[in-house]
Amino acid sequence: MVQSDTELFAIIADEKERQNTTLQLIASENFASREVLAATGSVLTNKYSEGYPGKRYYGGNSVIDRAEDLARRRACELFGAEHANVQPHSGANANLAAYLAVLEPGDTVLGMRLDQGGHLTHGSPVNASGRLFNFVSYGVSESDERIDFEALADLAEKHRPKMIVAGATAYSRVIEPEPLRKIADSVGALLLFDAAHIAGLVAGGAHPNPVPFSDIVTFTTHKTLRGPRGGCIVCRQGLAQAIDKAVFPGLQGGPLEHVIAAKAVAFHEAMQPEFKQYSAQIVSNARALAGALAAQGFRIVSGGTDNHLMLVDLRSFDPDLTGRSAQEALDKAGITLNRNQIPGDPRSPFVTSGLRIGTAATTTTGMREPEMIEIAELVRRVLADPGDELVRAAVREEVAALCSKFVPYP
Ligand code: DSN
Repeated sequence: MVQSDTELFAIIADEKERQNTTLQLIASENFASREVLAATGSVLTNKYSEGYPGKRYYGGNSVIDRAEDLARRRACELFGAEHANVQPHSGANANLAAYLAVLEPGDTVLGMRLDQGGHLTHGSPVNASGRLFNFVSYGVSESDERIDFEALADLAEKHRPKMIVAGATAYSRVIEPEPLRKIADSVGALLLFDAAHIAGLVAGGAHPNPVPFSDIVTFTTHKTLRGPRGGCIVCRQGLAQAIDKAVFPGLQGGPLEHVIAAKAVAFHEAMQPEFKQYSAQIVSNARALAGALAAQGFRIVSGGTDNHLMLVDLRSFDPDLTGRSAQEALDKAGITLNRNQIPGDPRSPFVTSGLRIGTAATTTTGMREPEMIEIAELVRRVLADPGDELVRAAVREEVAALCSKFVPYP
């Protein structure tokens, strides 16, 4: 293709170069396959298709219907679900649509607090969820930094919520769905499991599937699931109509059918036997990286990880080092990750005392345990003297050399 907009395509080429030559350790990112990218960049972007397959508000949707039906069928098959809505533009939209489907403004809901590992859409006061609904927060216990199920059950008993929201964005342990179902049942609450981060681990069998235990499961398709940027909702058949109505016309207009097609591709990829190995390897890599960082003097929140991410408490390594300055120094050395509050963090969300590190993307490129140990050493070298430009430049070169052996988009 001859590109007339050289300015913009040069920017895309720069971003591809950045992704190919630096380390991507943001826990919510991954490298989508060529086929996912091709579907996302296809002519399906041209079509208006408000409504659902077989019931659209625009003509010319017979082909689009096939793509969306395929995506819905595959989502149901992959997660053993009764119904799927593949239209949410994002995880945030999926959550808000799910709330709109079954809650009334002012209803009480339990959700994990942002600074304990939850998500903005789990009731943060600065998010629509917290403004529209009466969210009561739960978190992790101080002693082991794992979800405190006893305290959660007590809160449920006290507040009698209409819904319990499970799931997290910065929590490194398995979230067992069964005890959550029991707590929800004990107070007659619905259970919504936000599996945004772990959807790929569930699809690959590395984590328990929340679908059989939940009324609604929301997830994103671009994290461990390795698809296009977007959201999805699966639910029991009895809630299908309410969910569909809440997504459209309740919250969104025209669906992004090119992205829906790419979701179908990603679901297909996640059904392949290699994906099982991939999801297990993500966890093995995360354990190797967490172990190596701990050996370098970094405290790993909760003592380790069962999933694709770890939270690093920087204070054990250097009490004056903030998440913000660590993130910035590592960025300059070609190591991309994000600062994150740790449970009970005395510093603000903008500064933080921690880092969140994920292994889904590096695992996609083929990196294994030895590379994780190398990465831990590179992180240590930068953070031992975050202001040292020479160290950062040297590490940047070593990062580039490492990445040249594991290029996501050659
Ligand atoms: N999904 C969040 C993350 O974990 O990065 C951002 O909203």
